[in-house]
Amino acid sequence: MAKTFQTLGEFIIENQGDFQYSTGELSRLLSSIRLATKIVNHQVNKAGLVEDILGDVGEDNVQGEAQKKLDVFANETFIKALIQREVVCGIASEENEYFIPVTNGSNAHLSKYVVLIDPLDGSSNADVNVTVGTIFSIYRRVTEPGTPVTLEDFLQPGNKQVAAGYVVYGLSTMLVYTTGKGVNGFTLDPNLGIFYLSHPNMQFPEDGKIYSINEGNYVHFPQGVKDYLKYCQKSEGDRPYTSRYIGSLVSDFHRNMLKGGIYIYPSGTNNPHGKLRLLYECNPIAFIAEQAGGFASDGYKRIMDINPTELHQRVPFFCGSKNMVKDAEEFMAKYPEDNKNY
Ligand code: P6P
Repeated sequence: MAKTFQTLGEFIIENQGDFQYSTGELSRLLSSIRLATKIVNHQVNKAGLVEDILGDVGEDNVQGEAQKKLDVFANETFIKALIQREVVCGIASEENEYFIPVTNGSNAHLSKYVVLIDPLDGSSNADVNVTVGTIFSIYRRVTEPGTPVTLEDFLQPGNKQVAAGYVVYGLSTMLVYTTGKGVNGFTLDPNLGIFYLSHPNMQFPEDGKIYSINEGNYVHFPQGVKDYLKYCQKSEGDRPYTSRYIGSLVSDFHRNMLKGGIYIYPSGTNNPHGKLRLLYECNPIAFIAEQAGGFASDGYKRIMDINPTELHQRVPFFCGSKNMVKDAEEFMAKYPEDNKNY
C-alpha cells in the first residue's frame, strides 16, 4: 500500500465531524490511544534488549493467565494516557478484575465515553519475538454524566460501540480503527514517531482460503467445527485451504483481513464458552470486521448482538470473510445443542 502523507492526527480531526454534537472529545480520546500506542511500541520493539521487561511477573491476572511484565507495562501506559487526558469516565481492562471509574481532574467525570481494552493481546508470544497487539473498544456511557460510572456502562452489546481498533506490533506497527464509517489503517514511521494513512478504506475479501484455529484442541471441538475443518481440508476442486495460526488474535485477524480468511476460537470441552473475551477482544474485532465487509458470530449468533452479562465474559468466536463464516455457521447449525444461547 502506498504511504499517503496524511497523518493519523490529521485524519482524526478531519473526520470528527462524522459525529453528531462532536465536541472533539472522541478525537482527544483517539489521540490519547495514539500516544500510548507509541510508548508501548517503543518498549515492545526493544524488549529483547531491555533488562527485565520480558518474562512473567510471577502472578496470574484476573484471567488466571501468567501475567507478563509487558502486559503490566502496556496496561499501566494505556490507563495513564486515558486518565491524564481526562477524556474518559471509566476504563475496563483484561488485566483488571474490576472496571476503573475515572473521577480525577475537572472534566473526566463529565466525559461521555468508556473504554474497554486488551492492552497486550498475545503477550505470551512476546518472549519469543512473535507479533503481539492491543485491542480497544469505545462506548458512550449510558448512566448520567457527572455521576460515577457503573457496570451498566460497560455491559453494552457490541452494536452500541462508538469506535474500535487494534494495534499490531509487527515488522511495522499499525493502528487500524473504525468509528462506524469504514476501516482505515495507519503505519508508524518509527523515525518520526508519526502514524501515516497506509491502508485507506480496508475491505475484507468476501472469500478466502486461510483458516486460523488451534488444531491442538481438535478433540475438544464441537462436531460442527470438526466437520467444517474436514470441509476445508478436502482436496476437491480448488486448492485445499491453508492453515495459518500465529496464536495472536490481532495478527491472525489482520492477515486474514488483508488476504481473506477465517479465525475460529470455538467452545470446547476444555473451554465451555471459548477463550476469547466478548467485551475487549471479540466485539471490537467484530466491529472492524463488519465495517470492512466481513462478519463475526459465535457460530450461531452475530457477536455484536450478544447482550453481555459479565465484564470478562468469554464467547466462541468465528470471524473473517463473510462467506467463510457463513459456511462455518452452516456446519454449526447441524448441532443446535452446541448453541450456548447467551
Ligand atoms: P491458544 C492470546 O492469549 C489469545 O487471547 C489470542 O490472541 C490468541 O488467538 C489465542 O489467545 C491463542 O490461544 O489457546 O491457541 O494458545
